[in-house]
Amino acid sequence: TLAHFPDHFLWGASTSAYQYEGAYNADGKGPSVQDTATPPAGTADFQLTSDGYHRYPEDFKLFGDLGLRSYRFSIAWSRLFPAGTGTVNQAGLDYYQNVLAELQKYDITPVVTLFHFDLPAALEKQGGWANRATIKAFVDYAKTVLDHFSPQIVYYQTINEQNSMAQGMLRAALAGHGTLKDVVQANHNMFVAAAEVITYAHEHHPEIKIGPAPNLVAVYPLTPRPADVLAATTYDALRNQLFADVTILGRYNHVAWHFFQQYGATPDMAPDDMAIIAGAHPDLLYFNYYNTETVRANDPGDTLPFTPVRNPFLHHTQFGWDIDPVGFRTTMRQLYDRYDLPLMITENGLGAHDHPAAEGQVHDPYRIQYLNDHIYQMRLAIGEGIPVIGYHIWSAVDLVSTHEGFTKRYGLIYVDRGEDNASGTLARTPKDSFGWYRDVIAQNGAN
Ligand code: BGP
Repeated sequence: TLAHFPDHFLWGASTSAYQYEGAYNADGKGPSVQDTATPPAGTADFQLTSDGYHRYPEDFKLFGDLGLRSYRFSIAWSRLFPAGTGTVNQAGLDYYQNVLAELQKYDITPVVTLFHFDLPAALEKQGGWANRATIKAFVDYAKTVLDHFSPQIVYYQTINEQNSMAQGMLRAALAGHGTLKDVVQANHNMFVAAAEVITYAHEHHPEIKIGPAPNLVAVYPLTPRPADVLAATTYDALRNQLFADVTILGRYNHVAWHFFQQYGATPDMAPDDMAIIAGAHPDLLYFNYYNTETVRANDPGDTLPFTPVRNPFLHHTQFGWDIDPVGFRTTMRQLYDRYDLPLMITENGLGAHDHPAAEGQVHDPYRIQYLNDHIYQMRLAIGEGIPVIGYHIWSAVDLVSTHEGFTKRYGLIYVDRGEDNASGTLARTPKDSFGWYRDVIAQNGAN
Protein backbone atom coordinates (compact mmCIF):
# COMPACT_ATOMS: atom_id res chain seq x y z
CA THR A 1 0.00 0.00 0.00
CA LEU A 2 1.05 3.54 -0.67
CA ALA A 3 2.26 5.73 2.17
CA HIS A 4 0.31 8.83 3.14
CA PHE A 5 1.75 12.29 3.09
CA PRO A 6 2.26 13.70 6.60
CA ASP A 7 -0.69 15.74 7.95
CA HIS A 8 1.13 19.05 7.86
CA PHE A 9 2.89 18.48 4.57
CA LEU A 10 3.62 21.82 2.94
CA TRP A 11 1.91 21.70 -0.46
CA GLY A 12 3.32 24.82 -2.03
CA ALA A 13 4.34 26.76 -5.08
CA SER A 14 7.27 29.00 -5.82
CA THR A 15 8.41 32.26 -7.45
CA SER A 16 11.50 34.47 -7.24
CA ALA A 17 11.61 38.23 -6.84
CA TYR A 18 13.29 39.27 -10.08
CA GLN A 19 11.22 36.86 -12.18
CA TYR A 20 7.83 37.71 -10.66
CA GLU A 21 7.78 41.17 -9.08
CA GLY A 22 8.81 43.56 -11.85
CA ALA A 23 8.72 47.12 -10.42
CA TYR A 24 12.46 47.13 -11.00
CA ASN A 25 12.97 50.64 -9.69
CA ALA A 26 9.92 51.18 -7.45
CA ASP A 27 10.07 52.63 -3.93
CA GLY A 28 13.80 53.06 -3.81
CA LYS A 29 14.86 49.70 -5.24
CA GLY A 30 18.38 49.70 -6.68
CA PRO A 31 19.37 47.81 -9.85
CA SER A 32 20.38 44.16 -9.59
CA VAL A 33 22.54 42.23 -12.02
CA GLN A 34 19.32 41.11 -13.69
CA ASP A 35 18.30 44.71 -14.37
CA THR A 36 21.63 45.62 -15.91
CA ALA A 37 21.97 42.47 -18.06
CA THR A 38 20.80 42.43 -21.69
CA PRO A 39 18.01 39.86 -22.05
CA PRO A 40 18.35 37.32 -24.90
CA ALA A 41 16.93 38.62 -28.19
CA GLY A 42 13.15 38.30 -28.48
CA THR A 43 12.51 37.85 -24.75
CA ALA A 44 10.95 40.15 -22.18
CA ASP A 45 13.31 41.89 -19.77
CA PHE A 46 12.95 41.91 -15.99
CA GLN A 47 11.45 45.39 -15.58
CA LEU A 48 7.75 44.43 -15.52
CA THR A 49 7.65 40.60 -15.56
CA SER A 50 4.32 39.48 -13.99
CA ASP A 51 3.95 42.75 -12.07
CA GLY A 52 3.67 40.68 -8.91
CA TYR A 53 4.89 43.70 -6.95
CA HIS A 54 1.50 45.32 -7.51
CA ARG A 55 -0.71 42.30 -8.19
CA TYR A 56 0.19 39.99 -5.33
CA PRO A 57 -3.13 40.51 -3.47
CA GLU A 58 -4.98 39.20 -6.53
CA ASP A 59 -2.53 36.31 -6.92
CA PHE A 60 -2.66 35.36 -3.24
CA LYS A 61 -6.43 35.29 -3.38
CA LEU A 62 -6.06 32.63 -6.09
CA PHE A 63 -3.50 30.83 -3.90
CA GLY A 64 -6.21 30.80 -1.23
CA ASP A 65 -8.67 29.21 -3.68
CA LEU A 66 -5.97 26.68 -4.54
CA GLY A 67 -5.61 25.74 -0.89
CA LEU A 68 -1.89 26.40 -1.00
CA ARG A 69 -0.24 25.67 2.34
CA SER A 70 3.08 27.34 1.63
CA TYR A 71 4.47 29.91 -0.76
CA ARG A 72 8.15 30.00 -1.53
CA PHE A 73 9.41 33.38 -2.75
CA SER A 74 12.56 35.44 -2.51
CA ILE A 75 13.31 38.82 -1.03
CA ALA A 76 15.04 41.23 -3.41
CA TRP A 77 18.24 42.31 -1.66
CA SER A 78 18.28 45.52 -3.74
CA ARG A 79 14.85 46.58 -2.40
CA LEU A 80 16.29 46.61 1.12
CA PHE A 81 19.78 47.81 0.25
CA PRO A 82 19.66 49.56 -3.14
CA ALA A 83 23.46 49.55 -3.42
CA GLY A 84 23.91 46.24 -1.60
CA THR A 85 25.16 47.80 1.67
CA GLY A 86 24.52 50.88 3.79
CA THR A 87 21.29 52.03 5.35
CA VAL A 88 18.18 49.94 4.99
CA ASN A 89 15.41 51.22 2.70
CA GLN A 90 12.35 51.17 4.95
CA ALA A 91 9.99 50.98 1.95
CA GLY A 92 11.55 47.63 1.03
CA LEU A 93 10.96 46.19 4.50
CA ASP A 94 7.40 47.54 4.51
CA TYR A 95 6.68 45.93 1.17
CA TYR A 96 7.60 42.45 2.36
CA GLN A 97 5.75 43.02 5.63
CA ASN A 98 2.63 43.64 3.56
CA VAL A 99 3.29 40.50 1.55
CA LEU A 100 3.50 38.46 4.75
CA ALA A 101 0.29 39.99 6.11
CA GLU A 102 -1.52 39.12 2.89
CA LEU A 103 -0.29 35.50 3.02
CA GLN A 104 -1.48 35.24 6.58
CA LYS A 105 -5.03 36.02 5.50
CA TYR A 106 -5.05 32.68 3.69
CA ASP A 107 -3.02 30.81 6.29
CA ILE A 108 -0.18 30.27 3.83
CA THR A 109 3.25 29.55 5.35
CA PRO A 110 6.06 31.69 3.92
CA VAL A 111 9.17 29.84 2.71
CA VAL A 112 11.72 32.53 1.95
CA THR A 113 14.92 32.66 -0.08
CA LEU A 114 17.37 35.39 0.86
CA PHE A 115 19.20 35.52 -2.45
CA HIS A 116 17.89 34.27 -5.80
CA PHE A 117 20.20 35.31 -8.69
CA ASP A 118 19.71 39.08 -8.12
CA LEU A 119 22.94 40.45 -6.67
CA PRO A 120 22.79 44.25 -6.28
CA ALA A 121 24.55 45.66 -9.37
CA ALA A 122 26.73 47.94 -7.24
CA LEU A 123 28.33 44.87 -5.62
CA GLU A 124 28.86 43.17 -8.98
CA LYS A 125 30.78 46.26 -10.11
CA GLN A 126 33.17 45.73 -7.23
CA GLY A 127 33.90 42.14 -8.24
CA GLY A 128 30.69 40.45 -7.09
CA TRP A 129 31.07 37.26 -5.08
CA ALA A 130 34.75 36.90 -5.99
CA ASN A 131 35.30 39.96 -3.74
CA ARG A 132 35.32 39.01 -0.05
CA ALA A 133 33.57 42.29 0.79
CA THR A 134 30.39 40.72 -0.64
CA ILE A 135 30.41 38.20 2.24
CA LYS A 136 29.90 40.97 4.77
CA ALA A 137 27.34 42.73 2.58
CA PHE A 138 25.25 39.55 2.35
CA VAL A 139 25.54 38.74 6.05
CA ASP A 140 24.48 42.29 7.00
CA TYR A 141 21.52 42.15 4.62
CA ALA A 142 20.48 38.70 5.87
CA LYS A 143 20.72 39.73 9.53
CA THR A 144 18.44 42.67 8.79
CA VAL A 145 15.86 40.32 7.27
CA LEU A 146 16.10 37.69 10.01
CA ASP A 147 15.86 40.25 12.82
CA HIS A 148 13.04 42.19 11.20
CA PHE A 149 10.79 39.30 10.20
CA SER A 150 11.28 36.92 13.11
CA PRO A 151 9.31 35.04 14.21
CA GLN A 152 6.93 35.46 11.26
CA ILE A 153 9.19 33.58 8.86
CA VAL A 154 10.43 30.17 9.99
CA TYR A 155 11.59 28.54 6.74
CA TYR A 156 14.57 30.25 5.14
CA GLN A 157 16.93 29.39 2.31
CA THR A 158 20.25 31.19 2.14
CA ILE A 159 21.21 31.11 -1.55
CA ASN A 160 19.23 29.70 -4.46
CA GLU A 161 21.16 27.31 -6.72
CA GLN A 162 24.65 28.40 -5.78
CA ASN A 163 25.86 25.30 -7.60
CA SER A 164 24.07 26.32 -10.81
CA MET A 165 25.54 29.82 -10.55
CA ALA A 166 29.00 28.30 -10.15
CA GLN A 167 28.41 26.08 -13.20
CA GLY A 168 27.27 29.09 -15.20
CA MET A 169 30.39 31.01 -14.19
CA LEU A 170 32.51 27.97 -15.05
CA ARG A 171 31.00 27.73 -18.54
CA ALA A 172 31.68 31.44 -19.01
CA ALA A 173 35.28 31.02 -17.83
CA LEU A 174 35.83 28.14 -20.25
CA ALA A 175 34.53 30.41 -23.01
CA GLY A 176 37.11 33.03 -22.04
CA HIS A 177 35.02 35.29 -19.78
CA GLY A 178 36.67 35.31 -16.36
CA THR A 179 39.02 32.82 -14.77
CA LEU A 180 38.49 29.50 -13.05
CA LYS A 181 40.19 30.98 -9.99
CA ASP A 182 37.47 33.67 -9.76
CA VAL A 183 34.74 31.06 -10.10
CA VAL A 184 36.20 28.94 -7.30
CA GLN A 185 36.74 32.03 -5.16
CA ALA A 186 33.19 33.33 -5.69
CA ASN A 187 31.83 29.90 -4.83
CA HIS A 188 33.98 29.71 -1.70
CA ASN A 189 32.93 33.19 -0.56
CA MET A 190 29.28 32.18 -0.94
CA PHE A 191 29.94 29.16 1.30
CA VAL A 192 31.37 31.39 4.03
CA ALA A 193 28.56 33.95 3.70
CA ALA A 194 25.79 31.34 3.86
CA ALA A 195 27.46 29.61 6.83
CA GLU A 196 27.68 32.86 8.80
CA VAL A 197 23.98 33.47 8.18
CA ILE A 198 23.00 29.96 9.27
CA THR A 199 24.98 30.27 12.50
CA TYR A 200 23.55 33.74 13.19
CA ALA A 201 20.02 32.45 12.68
CA HIS A 202 20.55 29.63 15.12
CA GLU A 203 22.09 31.86 17.76
CA HIS A 204 19.49 34.61 17.59
CA HIS A 205 16.29 33.02 16.28
CA PRO A 206 16.14 29.38 17.36
CA GLU A 207 12.73 28.80 15.73
CA ILE A 208 14.20 29.31 12.26
CA LYS A 209 14.75 26.32 9.95
CA ILE A 210 17.42 27.44 7.56
CA GLY A 211 19.44 25.74 4.84
CA PRO A 212 20.72 26.03 1.30
CA ALA A 213 18.59 25.62 -1.86
CA PRO A 214 20.82 23.98 -4.46
CA ASN A 215 19.78 22.20 -7.64
CA LEU A 216 20.76 18.59 -6.91
CA VAL A 217 20.10 15.67 -9.24
CA ALA A 218 21.12 12.07 -9.77
CA VAL A 219 23.84 11.66 -12.40
CA TYR A 220 23.85 8.65 -14.72
CA PRO A 221 26.65 7.25 -16.88
CA LEU A 222 25.50 7.01 -20.52
CA THR A 223 26.67 3.36 -20.62
CA PRO A 224 28.15 0.83 -18.16
CA ARG A 225 31.51 1.40 -19.87
CA PRO A 226 33.85 1.97 -16.89
CA ALA A 227 35.12 5.24 -18.34
CA ASP A 228 31.53 6.56 -18.48
CA VAL A 229 30.86 5.41 -14.91
CA LEU A 230 34.00 7.17 -13.74
CA ALA A 231 33.03 10.32 -15.65
CA ALA A 232 29.62 10.24 -13.96
CA THR A 233 31.22 10.15 -10.51
CA THR A 234 33.46 13.07 -11.46
CA TYR A 235 30.48 15.06 -12.68
CA ASP A 236 28.51 14.22 -9.54
CA ALA A 237 31.43 15.31 -7.35
CA LEU A 238 31.70 18.68 -9.12
CA ARG A 239 28.05 19.43 -9.86
CA ASN A 240 26.37 18.18 -6.68
CA GLN A 241 28.75 17.09 -3.95
CA LEU A 242 31.14 20.00 -4.21
CA PHE A 243 28.25 22.17 -3.10
CA ALA A 244 26.42 19.95 -0.66
CA ASP A 245 29.51 18.42 1.00
CA VAL A 246 30.97 21.82 1.86
CA THR A 247 27.65 23.22 3.05
CA ILE A 248 26.46 20.21 5.04
CA LEU A 249 29.55 18.11 5.83
CA GLY A 250 31.95 21.04 6.10
CA ARG A 251 34.54 19.73 3.66
CA TYR A 252 35.60 19.98 0.01
CA ASN A 253 35.56 16.56 -1.64
CA HIS A 254 38.89 15.36 -3.00
CA VAL A 255 37.74 15.06 -6.62
CA ALA A 256 36.76 18.73 -6.73
CA TRP A 257 39.84 19.82 -4.82
CA HIS A 258 42.13 17.91 -7.15
CA PHE A 259 40.34 19.48 -10.13
CA PHE A 260 41.02 22.97 -8.73
CA GLN A 261 44.66 22.08 -8.05
CA GLN A 262 45.18 20.90 -11.60
CA TYR A 263 44.25 24.37 -12.81
CA GLY A 264 46.07 26.24 -10.03
CA ALA A 265 42.67 27.49 -8.88
CA THR A 266 42.21 26.57 -5.22
CA PRO A 267 40.37 29.31 -3.30
CA ASP A 268 42.16 31.81 -1.06
CA MET A 269 40.91 31.31 2.48
CA ALA A 270 40.94 33.36 5.64
CA PRO A 271 42.26 31.27 8.56
CA ASP A 272 38.86 30.52 10.09
CA ASP A 273 36.83 30.01 6.87
CA MET A 274 36.61 26.23 7.14
CA ALA A 275 35.77 26.45 10.85
CA ILE A 276 32.93 28.87 10.06
CA ILE A 277 31.68 26.56 7.33
CA ALA A 278 31.95 23.39 9.43
CA GLY A 279 30.33 25.12 12.40
CA ALA A 280 27.14 25.93 10.49
CA HIS A 281 24.54 23.18 10.52
CA PRO A 282 21.60 23.50 8.12
CA ASP A 283 18.29 22.28 9.57
CA LEU A 284 16.92 21.12 6.26
CA LEU A 285 18.14 20.34 2.80
CA TYR A 286 15.97 22.40 0.49
CA PHE A 287 16.54 21.53 -3.16
CA ASN A 288 15.27 22.20 -6.67
CA TYR A 289 14.68 19.29 -9.05
CA TYR A 290 13.75 19.38 -12.75
CA ASN A 291 15.66 16.54 -14.41
CA THR A 292 18.52 14.12 -13.99
CA GLU A 293 21.77 14.38 -15.89
CA THR A 294 23.56 11.82 -18.01
CA VAL A 295 27.21 12.08 -19.01
CA ARG A 296 29.70 10.25 -21.15
CA ALA A 297 33.49 10.19 -20.78
CA ASN A 298 35.59 12.51 -22.91
CA ASP A 299 38.88 11.50 -24.47
CA PRO A 300 41.96 11.84 -22.26
CA GLY A 301 43.45 15.26 -22.87
CA ASP A 302 40.10 17.03 -23.41
CA THR A 303 39.54 20.11 -21.23
CA LEU A 304 36.88 18.42 -19.12
CA PRO A 305 36.60 14.68 -18.41
CA PHE A 306 32.85 14.49 -19.21
CA THR A 307 30.15 15.72 -21.59
CA PRO A 308 26.49 15.96 -20.53
CA VAL A 309 24.25 14.17 -23.06
CA ARG A 310 20.58 13.42 -23.60
CA ASN A 311 19.44 10.20 -21.89
CA PRO A 312 18.15 7.82 -24.60
CA PHE A 313 15.62 6.26 -22.19
CA LEU A 314 13.85 9.49 -21.30
CA HIS A 315 11.35 11.80 -22.95
CA HIS A 316 12.13 15.46 -22.80
CA THR A 317 10.31 18.78 -22.58
CA GLN A 318 9.73 21.19 -25.47
CA PHE A 319 12.89 22.89 -24.23
CA GLY A 320 14.99 19.72 -24.30
CA TRP A 321 15.10 18.96 -20.58
CA ASP A 322 14.96 15.24 -19.76
CA ILE A 323 11.82 14.22 -17.82
CA ASP A 324 12.68 11.73 -15.07
CA PRO A 325 10.24 11.17 -12.19
CA VAL A 326 12.01 7.97 -11.11
CA GLY A 327 15.24 9.94 -11.00
CA PHE A 328 13.51 12.27 -8.53
CA ARG A 329 13.18 9.36 -6.13
CA THR A 330 16.76 8.25 -6.78
CA THR A 331 17.88 11.80 -6.00
CA MET A 332 15.92 11.88 -2.72
CA ARG A 333 17.46 8.56 -1.68
CA GLN A 334 20.97 9.73 -2.47
CA LEU A 335 20.51 13.03 -0.64
CA TYR A 336 18.98 11.58 2.49
CA ASP A 337 21.50 8.79 2.59
CA ARG A 338 24.53 11.06 2.28
CA TYR A 339 23.37 14.12 4.22
CA ASP A 340 20.86 12.76 6.73
CA LEU A 341 18.69 15.89 6.73
CA PRO A 342 14.94 16.28 6.21
CA LEU A 343 14.21 17.36 2.63
CA MET A 344 12.01 20.11 1.27
CA ILE A 345 11.56 20.55 -2.47
CA THR A 346 11.70 24.26 -3.28
CA GLU A 347 11.17 23.90 -7.06
CA ASN A 348 9.81 21.26 -9.41
CA GLY A 349 7.92 21.90 -12.61
CA LEU A 350 7.65 21.87 -16.38
CA GLY A 351 8.48 24.72 -18.74
CA ALA A 352 6.36 24.83 -21.91
CA HIS A 353 4.82 27.05 -24.58
CA ASP A 354 1.35 27.47 -23.05
CA HIS A 355 -1.42 28.96 -25.18
CA PRO A 356 -4.94 29.93 -24.15
CA ALA A 357 -7.64 27.96 -25.99
CA ALA A 358 -10.43 29.77 -27.84
CA GLU A 359 -12.60 29.98 -24.70
CA GLY A 360 -9.68 31.45 -22.80
CA GLN A 361 -8.87 28.36 -20.75
CA VAL A 362 -5.32 27.10 -20.69
CA HIS A 363 -5.09 23.34 -21.14
CA ASP A 364 -1.76 22.01 -19.92
CA PRO A 365 -2.13 18.22 -19.64
CA TYR A 366 1.65 17.79 -20.14
CA ARG A 367 2.27 19.77 -16.93
CA ILE A 368 -0.32 17.78 -14.97
CA GLN A 369 1.32 14.56 -16.15
CA TYR A 370 4.77 15.77 -15.15
CA LEU A 371 3.69 16.95 -11.70
CA ASN A 372 1.55 13.90 -11.03
CA ASP A 373 4.42 11.54 -11.86
CA HIS A 374 6.85 13.43 -9.65
CA ILE A 375 4.43 13.60 -6.72
CA TYR A 376 3.88 9.86 -7.04
CA GLN A 377 7.62 9.19 -6.77
CA MET A 378 7.83 11.54 -3.79
CA ARG A 379 5.12 9.50 -2.14
CA LEU A 380 7.09 6.30 -2.75
CA ALA A 381 10.17 7.97 -1.25
CA ILE A 382 8.19 8.94 1.85
CA GLY A 383 7.01 5.33 2.05
CA GLU A 384 10.66 4.25 2.14
CA GLY A 385 11.17 6.39 5.21
CA ILE A 386 12.67 9.50 3.65
CA PRO A 387 11.49 12.57 5.57
CA VAL A 388 10.16 14.99 2.95
CA ILE A 389 8.29 17.86 4.57
CA GLY A 390 7.22 20.05 1.67
CA TYR A 391 6.97 20.39 -2.09
CA HIS A 392 6.80 23.58 -4.16
CA ILE A 393 5.77 23.73 -7.78
CA TRP A 394 7.75 26.10 -9.95
CA SER A 395 5.97 28.28 -10.57
CA ALA A 396 2.90 29.53 -8.73
CA VAL A 397 2.22 32.14 -11.41
CA ASP A 398 3.70 32.48 -14.92
CA LEU A 399 6.87 34.50 -14.71
CA VAL A 400 9.97 35.29 -16.74
CA SER A 401 12.18 32.29 -17.35
CA THR A 402 15.87 32.80 -16.65
CA HIS A 403 16.75 32.76 -20.35
CA GLU A 404 13.57 32.40 -22.42
CA GLY A 405 11.30 35.19 -21.22
CA PHE A 406 7.58 34.38 -21.30
CA THR A 407 7.92 31.94 -24.19
CA LYS A 408 8.77 29.32 -21.56
CA ARG A 409 6.12 29.20 -18.85
CA TYR A 410 5.82 27.15 -15.70
CA GLY A 411 2.85 28.64 -13.87
CA LEU A 412 -0.33 27.15 -12.46
CA ILE A 413 -1.80 30.57 -13.26
CA TYR A 414 -1.51 32.03 -16.76
CA VAL A 415 -0.40 35.65 -17.18
CA ASP A 416 -1.42 37.48 -20.36
CA ARG A 417 1.70 39.02 -21.87
CA GLY A 418 0.18 39.27 -25.37
CA GLU A 419 0.97 37.49 -28.63
CA ASP A 420 4.56 38.68 -28.48
CA ASN A 421 5.01 37.51 -24.88
CA ALA A 422 6.25 40.99 -24.04
CA SER A 423 3.08 43.13 -23.78
CA GLY A 424 -0.48 42.08 -22.86
CA THR A 425 -2.98 42.93 -20.15
CA LEU A 426 -1.27 40.92 -17.36
CA ALA A 427 -4.68 39.33 -16.64
CA ARG A 428 -4.55 36.12 -14.62
CA THR A 429 -6.25 32.82 -15.65
CA PRO A 430 -5.92 29.59 -13.67
CA LYS A 431 -4.71 26.78 -15.96
CA ASP A 432 -6.06 23.22 -15.88
CA SER A 433 -3.08 22.31 -13.69
CA PHE A 434 -4.41 24.75 -11.08
CA GLY A 435 -7.66 22.81 -10.66
CA TRP A 436 -5.75 19.55 -10.67
CA TYR A 437 -3.35 20.72 -7.92
CA ARG A 438 -6.28 22.05 -5.86
CA ASP A 439 -7.65 18.49 -5.77
CA VAL A 440 -4.24 17.03 -4.89
CA ILE A 441 -3.92 19.41 -1.94
CA ALA A 442 -7.52 18.87 -0.81
CA GLN A 443 -6.84 15.11 -0.67
CA ASN A 444 -3.41 15.61 0.92
CA GLY A 445 -1.79 14.02 -2.12
CA ALA A 446 -3.86 10.85 -2.02
CA ASN A 447 -5.31 11.30 -5.49
C1 BGP B 1 15.86 27.22 -11.55
C2 BGP B 1 15.81 28.61 -11.00
C3 BGP B 1 14.57 29.36 -11.27
C4 BGP B 1 13.87 28.99 -12.55
C5 BGP B 1 13.92 27.54 -12.93
C6 BGP B 1 13.53 27.24 -14.36
O1 BGP B 1 17.17 26.96 -11.93
O2 BGP B 1 16.04 28.60 -9.61
O3 BGP B 1 14.85 30.72 -11.10
O4 BGP B 1 13.76 29.91 -13.52
O5 BGP B 1 15.16 26.97 -12.70
O6 BGP B 1 14.59 27.57 -15.20
P1 BGP B 1 14.36 28.31 -16.57
O7 BGP B 1 13.64 29.57 -16.26
O8 BGP B 1 15.74 28.56 -17.11
O9 BGP B 1 13.59 27.39 -17.44
